[in-house]
Amino acid sequence: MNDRLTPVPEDKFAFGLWTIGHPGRDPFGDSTRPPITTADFVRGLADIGAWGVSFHDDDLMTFGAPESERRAELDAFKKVLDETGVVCSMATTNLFWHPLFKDGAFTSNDREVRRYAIQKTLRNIDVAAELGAPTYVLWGGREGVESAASKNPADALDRYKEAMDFLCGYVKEKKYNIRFAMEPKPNEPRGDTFLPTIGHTMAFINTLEYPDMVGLNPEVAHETMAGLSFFQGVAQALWQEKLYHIDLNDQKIGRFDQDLRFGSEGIKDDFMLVRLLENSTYDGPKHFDARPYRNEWGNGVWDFARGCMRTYLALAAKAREFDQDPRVKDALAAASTPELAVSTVGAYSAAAVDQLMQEQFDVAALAARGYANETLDQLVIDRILGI
Ligand code: GCO
Ligand code: MN
Ligand code: MN
Repeated sequence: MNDRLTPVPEDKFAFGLWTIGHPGRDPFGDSTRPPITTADFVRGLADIGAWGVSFHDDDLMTFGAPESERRAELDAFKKVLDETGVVCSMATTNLFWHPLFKDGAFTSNDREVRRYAIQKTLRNIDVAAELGAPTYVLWGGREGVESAASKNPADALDRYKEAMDFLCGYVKEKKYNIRFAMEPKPNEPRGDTFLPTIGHTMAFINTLEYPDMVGLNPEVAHETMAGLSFFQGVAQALWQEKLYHIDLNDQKIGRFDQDLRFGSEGIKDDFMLVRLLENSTYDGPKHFDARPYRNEWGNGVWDFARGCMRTYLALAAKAREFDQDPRVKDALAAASTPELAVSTVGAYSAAAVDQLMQEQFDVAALAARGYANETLDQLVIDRILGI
């Protein structure tokens, strides 16, 4: 494997302001390291060859501070973006930290909270537009319940849709060049979250007034928590032209949201994912929503960030090698993989029915064949292991 493993901006790797600099606070313990200032964070990204940065409103501008102070914080951010050439690739709203969001934001039972949540989002959409961020992510961290009796789910989904339609209306009216990307998660911090998976969220998007303005920001950890294959979910999102953004990290199945370094756990699914993305038309950010281990310190947090990108590039190189390997081509043929791309019956017509009904099938022969998947899958493993 002689492809480069050092990232360049053209790779479009991006990190959230809340990721590399995460001070290690968790529900059981306080921060284990000092935070990184926004300016140092952006300079650090430029140094390691990352391309983009994303932010929550409250990461960038102090919550509740006077407008003049928030403006100064925003201007300082713009200055360091200019200096470094790092791009603001995505913006999002923090609708989960403040105690007022404890019952939800767009789906809180309290109408005042819902109105405040939309106002907070509109304010930050203006900031996103000013910074040229083309994607606005919505992760409904607090949109859910512990007590299922506390919310009529149909009312909650009505309010969710109402909020999304309103936000789309605003972006259209302002002629902002922004699309929304909704981020599903099954649970945590709520006991059960509304729009828990990629599938639920894509179905919900189809009910919206402007479905073309809204797509997905799926995350490795979130589908894996639900016991689902992230690869299959992303593949369907791509097929439905709904992959607007992606949160890359890693996760052990059946755990709390671990936000591990990309490629550190589910290496086989990660290989398939990278191969999928590299062979697709997706050209958005490869955005890492991950955190260094809580026991990391100092420059180690940048080793974490480099590791995310290094593994992505390594898997992309392995994917290219895999696709060029003549043994893989033979194994795919033995598995009849190309045949799945051939239409089965074509569009419905009476003539097609006639033709189908006259056909004789050798059922015994069809049952007796094999698909040689063992050889094919071993080639996947051999390639990942480099043997
Ligand atoms: C989580 C989520 C968040 C979101 C972020 C952007 O599980 O905490 O993944 O990190 O991605 O809030 O909306
Ligand atoms: Mn997450
Ligand atoms: Mn995320």
